[in-house]
Amino acid sequence: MNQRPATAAERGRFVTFEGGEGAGKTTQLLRLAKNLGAAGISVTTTREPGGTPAAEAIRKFLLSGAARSLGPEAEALLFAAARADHLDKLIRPALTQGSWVLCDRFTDSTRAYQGAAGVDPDLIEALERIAVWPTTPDLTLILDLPVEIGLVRVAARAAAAEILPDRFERDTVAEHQRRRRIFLEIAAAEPERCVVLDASRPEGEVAEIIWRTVRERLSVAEAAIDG
Ligand code: T5A
Repeated sequence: MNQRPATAAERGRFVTFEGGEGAGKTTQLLRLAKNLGAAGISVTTTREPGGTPAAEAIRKFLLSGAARSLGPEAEALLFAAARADHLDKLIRPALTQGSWVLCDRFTDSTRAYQGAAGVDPDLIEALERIAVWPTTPDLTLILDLPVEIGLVRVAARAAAAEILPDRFERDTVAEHQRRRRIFLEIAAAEPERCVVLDASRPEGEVAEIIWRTVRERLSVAEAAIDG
């Protein structure tokens, strides 16, 4: 309760996982959390949309498809509202306390998904300014794979768990391909923040590459890794 707030140098790192459906974001986020934990680093894992009670309620509304009839602009507003609450109540406090925050999807998903649906990039940028700024990720891992492979993974998982695909998974292959293209454009435009990984490789290999990338890009203390 009376923990001393971290200094700027002690602030945690903010890492986001992005990519299309079934790319393995959740799987890899959990593997990275385990590696960081073993290195003695405090880690907070979370997801978007979601992460707080209000944002989880918005998630339910969005993923059920109930908001679809409002149009992609309104969906973008809802994602931004959920994100603002998530940042205020969970992400910023965790970073200030020195915890690393690993987030399953963030602003790039709005750029890719709502952008592919035709939402004006100026509106998306304005929403980022209002809801997100100045808390931008230190590192974004973009898990890239052919759309068809991701959709097969999602379908296999849904069949095994007897669940139906959500509102965004049900979109056309062409829509998923537009999203993939936008993720790759973001990575090309922001190479200092984004790293693209081949997510069609075996899970363990992808995890290894991520762990190496994180150690190279963010200063994970050598002592922590050796320990
Ligand atoms: N959305 C979200 C927007 O439109 N705008 C926004 O701003 C935001 C934030 C969220 C939806 O909302 C949309 C995007 C999404 O459609 P969600 O349920 O959180 O919905 O869905 P996703 O984030 O897409 O998560 P998924 O669970 O579908 O995909 P993941 O997390 O990428 O994949 P994961 O790890 O669950 O793995 C899927 C399956 O593949 C296997 C796993 O075991 C699992 O069965 N797998 C592999 N198989 C083979 N090789 C590998 N390397 C594998 N890695 C994982």
